[in-house]
Amino acid sequence: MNGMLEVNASQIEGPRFSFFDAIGQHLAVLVKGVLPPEKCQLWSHSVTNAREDWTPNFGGVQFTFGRAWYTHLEEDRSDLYFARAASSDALVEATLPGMQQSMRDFGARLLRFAVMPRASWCGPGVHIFPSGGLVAKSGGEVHFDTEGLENEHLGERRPAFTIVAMLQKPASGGELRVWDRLFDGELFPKPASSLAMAEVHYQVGSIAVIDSYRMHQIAPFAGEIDRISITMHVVLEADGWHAWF
Ligand SMILES: O=C(O)CCC(=O)C(=O)O
Ligand SMILES: [Fe+2]
Repeated sequence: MNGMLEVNASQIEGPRFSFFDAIGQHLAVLVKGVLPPEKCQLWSHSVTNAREDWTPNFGGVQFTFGRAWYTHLEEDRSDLYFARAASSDALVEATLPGMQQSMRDFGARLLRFAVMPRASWCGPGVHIFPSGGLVAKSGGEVHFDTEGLENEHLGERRPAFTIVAMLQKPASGGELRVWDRLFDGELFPKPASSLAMAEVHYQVGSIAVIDSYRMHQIAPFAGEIDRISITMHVVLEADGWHAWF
């Protein structure tokens, strides 16, 4: 298994690029220059200005804009996630017009198959990790993105990817660490130093893609700037990829 593969946005539709070959051979794929920097700046300002509409998670150590399934699951608020899915998407669309569709469009270009909203789930949303906060100091939890997968998906090991767009980078740090380790049923994995690890060094407007079954973590970061990124999860169904946050 190789480390991270970096490609330019223009390459992913070319005949010589196969995302599935790339992700099968690398811990992560970073697609550079997907979102124009001006759009990232506009969207991060819009998110920052919508602070009263952020959803606080885990006692306010981190926030989302638009609701995230894993936070609701872990905080025992699963019903609220589904009850508010439509209003969450309406809020995201009003503040970041076209963002959710542009993430699905990117996914469809990369995966070469339809990407559609996962019915009754929240669409792509935003993570805000505050400067000086717990994730900045200690890094994020080491985890797999299997929480949104049903038993049927897990049983069949259905292909699933996590697609992250960087809107605002912290002053330093905040890379995405990915390990040469796939989900085997363990919910709270520990990174062993013997495992190969790669760090995804995002640029603003680049999009990282990892296997959702791959162990990963946000690295600690420093400085006064909040880390703001978009996350979309996708899983393969018969009619295409279904997307959620
Ligand atoms: O923001 C990132 O780099 C990754 C976030 C993450 O692990 C997730 O959304 O599941
Ligand atoms: Fe994750």
